[in-house]
Amino acid sequence: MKTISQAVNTYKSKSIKPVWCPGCGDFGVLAALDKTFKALEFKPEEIAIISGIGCSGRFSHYFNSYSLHGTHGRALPTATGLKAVRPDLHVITIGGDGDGLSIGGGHIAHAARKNVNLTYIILDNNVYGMTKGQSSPTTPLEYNTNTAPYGVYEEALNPIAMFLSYNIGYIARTTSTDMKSMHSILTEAIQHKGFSLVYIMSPCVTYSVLPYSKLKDIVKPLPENYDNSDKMSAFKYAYSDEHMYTGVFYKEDKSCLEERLQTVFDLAATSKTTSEIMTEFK
Ligand SMILES: Cc1ncc(C[n+]2csc(CCOP(=O)(O)OP(=O)(O)O)c2C)c(N)n1
Ligand code: SF4
Repeated sequence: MKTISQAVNTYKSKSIKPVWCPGCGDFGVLAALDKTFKALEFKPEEIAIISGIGCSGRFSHYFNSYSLHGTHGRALPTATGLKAVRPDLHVITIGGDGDGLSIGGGHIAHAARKNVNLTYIILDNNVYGMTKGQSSPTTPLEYNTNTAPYGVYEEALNPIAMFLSYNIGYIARTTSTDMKSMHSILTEAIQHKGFSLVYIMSPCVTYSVLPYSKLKDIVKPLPENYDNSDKMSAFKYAYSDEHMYTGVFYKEDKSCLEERLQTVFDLAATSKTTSEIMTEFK
């Protein structure tokens, strides 16, 4: 097969530069993903980045790869369709907590049921950054935001517990300040067969809800002897009030969408057609 490119020094776009505020957590994630693509020796034309809306949604512009800046909350179904017809591509979906857990929240359960072979990176800054500091589904109760000047009156979601209950086969959480952990988790997640969810705490410095200083105090790695095949133990750490645990919460190998579809296609190819069945009924 003809290849377009060989070794690549960076996957970052040379012409489109990030417009994020200086200090935004998303810069760290961009660097980690670039490093991971390099380590995995992907060719740019083998990668497709599908993003949602928001500051985090700008990710798709910043890579020299196939990309699509989707509509609000719809990155995941778009990426699922792409992976179903182009299983040869490495499909990465990226979006924020607002995009992925509010308007797009319903899609995660169904991507999980399909076990589509792609990596979904959610960048949580606990706020809608692009639309000027609105509350998001992970803004803490009673916290004051631009849309909740008297305090947020809705409880924040527990995303890791949600993902565990959706039976996602790879679930990890890390922070945008921990390059080593982001690189190792992204490498493993991208190579995982099936749907992988990488949840990265990526602080917004302009509408700050969880500043770097506070994040540093609450984050704690999962214990060394933690067994990431034990789902009940994963729930226990996901529900911790004391710490925000980081690391690989859960891993499970199972058949993925490509394999399941192939089974259906093979069966359909050898089965009777609808008109043959109808003829039999006549
Ligand atoms: C259907 C629709 N509703 C609302 C908006 C406005 N909008 C654009 S970005 C955004 C918030 C995105 O927040 P988040 O996903 O947390 O990303 P961040 O900007 O924080 O990275 C909203 C509500 C939109 N673009 N489309
Ligand atoms: S508003 Fe917040 S999330 Fe958006 S670029 Fe600035 S720091 Fe990042």
